[in-house]
Amino acid sequence: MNTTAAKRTHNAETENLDVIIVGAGFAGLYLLDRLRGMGLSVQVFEAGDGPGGVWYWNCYPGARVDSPGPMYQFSRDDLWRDWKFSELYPSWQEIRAYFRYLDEKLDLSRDIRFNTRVNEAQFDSARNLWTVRSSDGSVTRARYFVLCTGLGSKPYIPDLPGLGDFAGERHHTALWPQQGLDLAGKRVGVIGTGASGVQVAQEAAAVAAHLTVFQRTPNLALPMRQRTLDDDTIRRMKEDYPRAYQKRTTTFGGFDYEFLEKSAAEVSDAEREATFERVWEIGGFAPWVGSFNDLLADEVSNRAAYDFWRDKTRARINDPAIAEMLAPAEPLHPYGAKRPSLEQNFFEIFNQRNVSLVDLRKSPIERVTPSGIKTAAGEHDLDILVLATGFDAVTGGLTSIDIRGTQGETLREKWSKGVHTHLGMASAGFPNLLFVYGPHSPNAFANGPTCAELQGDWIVQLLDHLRQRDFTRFEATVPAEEDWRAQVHAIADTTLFPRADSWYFGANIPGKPREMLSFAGGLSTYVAKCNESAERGYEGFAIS
Ligand code: N01
Repeated sequence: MNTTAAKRTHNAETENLDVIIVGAGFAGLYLLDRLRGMGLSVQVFEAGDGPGGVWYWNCYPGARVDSPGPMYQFSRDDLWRDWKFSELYPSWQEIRAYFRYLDEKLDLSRDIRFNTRVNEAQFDSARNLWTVRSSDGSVTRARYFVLCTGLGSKPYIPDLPGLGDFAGERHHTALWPQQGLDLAGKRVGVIGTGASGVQVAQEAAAVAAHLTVFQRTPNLALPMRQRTLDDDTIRRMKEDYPRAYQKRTTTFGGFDYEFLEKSAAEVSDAEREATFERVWEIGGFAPWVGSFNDLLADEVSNRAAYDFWRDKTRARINDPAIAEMLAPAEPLHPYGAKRPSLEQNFFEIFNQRNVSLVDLRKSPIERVTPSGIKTAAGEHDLDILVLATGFDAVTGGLTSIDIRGTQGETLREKWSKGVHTHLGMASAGFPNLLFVYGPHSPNAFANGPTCAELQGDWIVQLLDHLRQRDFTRFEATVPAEEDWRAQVHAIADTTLFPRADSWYFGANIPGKPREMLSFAGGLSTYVAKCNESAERGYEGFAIS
């Protein structure tokens, strides 16, 4: 790229661009729009048939976002003014409609190649260009390669004995048939009780002949407090949007609220209980990241929050044995150290006659059979098996592409013993490569659209800085990424997160190194650190 944008040049096989982006979710679309606005030639590659990223793939029954709709969109006023979600927590159908709206309004699709998966990318050190090969046989070159693959783009399917023998319908939640699948009157089994498992179970319970939920770890799910939004409510909410969008750039989680400015340890028992009650009534993630500021760091405070959650939850479950499985007297891990889901009636479904719960810690799966699942305690006949078993989260989207840098090794090989990044956006040995919502950024703890905008703005600034000065190459330095990795781990060590086996630590994938994958210091602190690097001439990067 020179002071003028690279020409979009074609020959039989190749195209030369300024920027190749992978993924047409929030991050990829934000950058497409901004970088095009700078006059750069940009092409997005997207494996799905439409925009939306995870919202293209996650179309299982009940899929909806755990962030409130007003916060789950871009903050640009010309975009939010003409858009409304009809529910506080929008369904996948409405989120897809939002992406179609963005596409139309910003004319995005003309630079997106759908149904095209990027398989390989190689850096050419002599010319400072990336060569990218895709599933459609195309070869594309660009100065910069930006991965916006999201944190949950590589589904994880456990290696259960006999899985291939199952004779009924079997689907991972993130590979759900686009044409839908009717669960009515069927015997449905759901393995997994993360965000996806909770949502699909709620839907299945309402229509299935029988639903069997196979749980390994209880989900300390929080009340969603879903509600429909009429026009008057939306109008009133929109009056507050400018403040809320400003506020969300300054908070821990990229929402328009923050942890309280006090610890659970410093208040009286009565005040603690009243506060727990108040944030419980607000619902959503408020009892997690809008409550006392020591809940995720102090064992005693955390236990108090767990006990409150447990008692509220058990009161909703009729059978004491089921209540003990779903909300045990003694927690299996600290409260909030695994991501809590938002639920609507998840705990009540277990009071229904057509729903049963299997505790896989007591009765592990022995094998999948043609007719269902055999556990140590018996057989469960199924017509449909739902694998709500999660993702090779945070790194999987990046390491599943063969990305080869200057040392001849792939990113997958480089990170096989541990992730190394600078500012969670770049890695040494991979010049001119950036990733958004990737490892060592606040990904798991930040609202997606907020993070996409803030990291996106930083990237736009960096590329503009390079263009202004006729630079053609940047690369994270090894000492900078050692330092960043140490910071990410040190922050995690001040919290209770390491005490749970979660995807935050890669602990859900057999053989994956167990290490903190997210910056847990909060989005606003993270952005300040990124800006500090920029103000010092992009400290931690070698630029030439
Ligand atoms: O995946 P998960 P998810 N045998 O990894 C179980 C985002 N998201 O798709 O906890 C038996 O959380 C596993 O058990 P355990 C969101 O960030 C958002 O639900 O490891 N069980 C767990 O219960 C979310 O956090 C939304 O013991 C096995 C489940 O499968 C992230 O994506 C919606 C197993 C996996 O839960 C991931 O959520 C959906 C095995 N071999 C996703 N292997 C919304 O915003 C795994 N499990 C609404």
